[in-house]
Amino acid sequence: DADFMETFLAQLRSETAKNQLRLVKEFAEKGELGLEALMQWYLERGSAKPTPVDGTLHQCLVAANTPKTQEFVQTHLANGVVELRSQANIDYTPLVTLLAEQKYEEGDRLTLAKLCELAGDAAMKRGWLYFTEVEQFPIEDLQTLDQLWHIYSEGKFGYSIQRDLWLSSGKNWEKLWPLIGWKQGNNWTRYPKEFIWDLSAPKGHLPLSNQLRGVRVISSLLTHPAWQS
Ligand code: UYC
Repeated sequence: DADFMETFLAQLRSETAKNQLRLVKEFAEKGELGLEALMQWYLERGSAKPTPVDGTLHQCLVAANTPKTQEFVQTHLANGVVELRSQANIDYTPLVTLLAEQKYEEGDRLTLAKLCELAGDAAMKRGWLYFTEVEQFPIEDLQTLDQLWHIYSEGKFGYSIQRDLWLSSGKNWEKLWPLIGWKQGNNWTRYPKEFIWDLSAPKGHLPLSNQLRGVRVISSLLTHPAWQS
């Protein structure tokens, strides 16, 4: 057992991030010893800046759902792996819980609710955003939301990913939509049934921004100063 652990830990420590991701998922399937090793590795990684590997590890421990992983998650991962900074004093732990369970559809809905909470009472009642409200969003809160989506999606989802794709499409919305799976030909992807609520989705697919009232909201999101630093 000790040998198994050491071999595994040595393997993990030396691998590239991409291979670490694969190994974490592999070892989560290897029963109690694999899970034990994952928990030990998480602790020895300490307070290094979180990466998608940490998010995947958290997801695997939640999915394993054994008494030991449950206790570990409660003790060491109660707030997840991302520092939940908020200038608006908003609690993002319910979003962590959903993303750690890979409940991306619920997480997407909660993300819109959190954006409305950021915008204030009027937006919460309305249920959607004015672009002028988005412009006023605090940097930390957007960065936290983006980090959460990024780290709990193997690096696939989040606003900064959408921004990168938008910039590389020459800021052309009509080029962006099919790239992120929001439009095929002349047809908008229909909410919610036609969207892909797991990691088989294209890069940048989530979180969603409804385009019913035009591109100004997503435009404000993707040009926000949060992504400049
Ligand atoms: N919906 O089509 N969407 C809704 C998207 C459009 C529409 C919610 C995204 C096109 C209506 C989310 C796309 C369109 C509602 C999204 C998309 C349209 C609705 C729930 C691809 C018609 C009912 C949150 C760009 C041609 C609610 C919310 C309403 C809801 C997301 C229709 C997250 C990414 C142009 C009628 N759509 N949406 O905002 O407001 O309500 O009436 O984008």
